[in-house]
Amino acid sequence: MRPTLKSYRHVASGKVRELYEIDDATLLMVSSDRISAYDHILATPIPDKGRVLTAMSFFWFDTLGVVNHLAGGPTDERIPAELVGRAMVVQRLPMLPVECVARGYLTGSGLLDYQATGGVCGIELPDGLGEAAQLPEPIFTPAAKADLGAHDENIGFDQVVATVGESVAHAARELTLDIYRRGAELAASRGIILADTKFEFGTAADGSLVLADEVLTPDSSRYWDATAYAPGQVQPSYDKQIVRNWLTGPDSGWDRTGDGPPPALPSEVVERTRDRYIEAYQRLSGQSFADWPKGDQ
Ligand code: Q0T
Repeated sequence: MRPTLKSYRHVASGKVRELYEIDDATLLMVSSDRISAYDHILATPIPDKGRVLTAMSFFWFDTLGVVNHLAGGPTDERIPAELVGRAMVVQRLPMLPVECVARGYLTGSGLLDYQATGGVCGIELPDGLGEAAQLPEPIFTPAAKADLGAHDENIGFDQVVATVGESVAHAARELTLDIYRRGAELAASRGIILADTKFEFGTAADGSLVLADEVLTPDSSRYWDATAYAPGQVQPSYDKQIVRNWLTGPDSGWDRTGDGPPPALPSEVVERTRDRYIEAYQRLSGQSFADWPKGDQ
């Protein structure tokens, strides 16, 4: 018999995910169908988004073959029946208090940092780079975790060293760049640019790093369609562009600069966005999403 979710204590909430305690050693990470855009959680969920992102994390954990926090498969008996497909049983670990970001392209807070300083997180870059420019090589651009709702703050490698020590800091940088390069190479072979991504690491009893959290999902990464890549302009997000275009277009009636919440999404926007998430998973993994577990059947 599978347990009910009520039998687990809730331990943390993210913007679109929840964390529960199974026992002293294991946690249940549950991915919801909620979607964020322009720093708002939208009122309209995207059906199956949580399952798609969970499928994608499992795919990448498997493909990367890096030591990770998974403590069971997608149908592990500790997963409540209704959450099968959208939950992961993970090893509870002490977490590095640093977001490990790798960037192969310049956008977002990386571009802002570059425009202000000529580099990102203290790494100097060539002059003349613009929005969405490919970097000469991928760089490690760590960030300090901010409270829920706030943005993470870019920090220098020296601050990572000050927080976790020289040896862990170097290991986190090398592992972050290695996983990014391998993820970006596989994505490129499937026509998708992995512009940047964020990893979180836990530490094993011996102090070695364990890949945790979600991995190379569109919520932790920027994925762009390689066919449409046009440096100099903000690139459309592989997954969220349909939502963003509608929210900022004439039909939503929403003022992004005002203080009101975004309106509910029309069903056509919901359906096309669901299709994009599924398409991203299937393109990257080569697997059919129809084969991914759903509920307990
Ligand atoms: C964590 C111990 O997932 C998070 O928040 C959204 C609900 C962030 N977070 C992760 C942990 C993990 C993981 N992953 C782990 N393996 N062990 N804690 C805590 N917060």
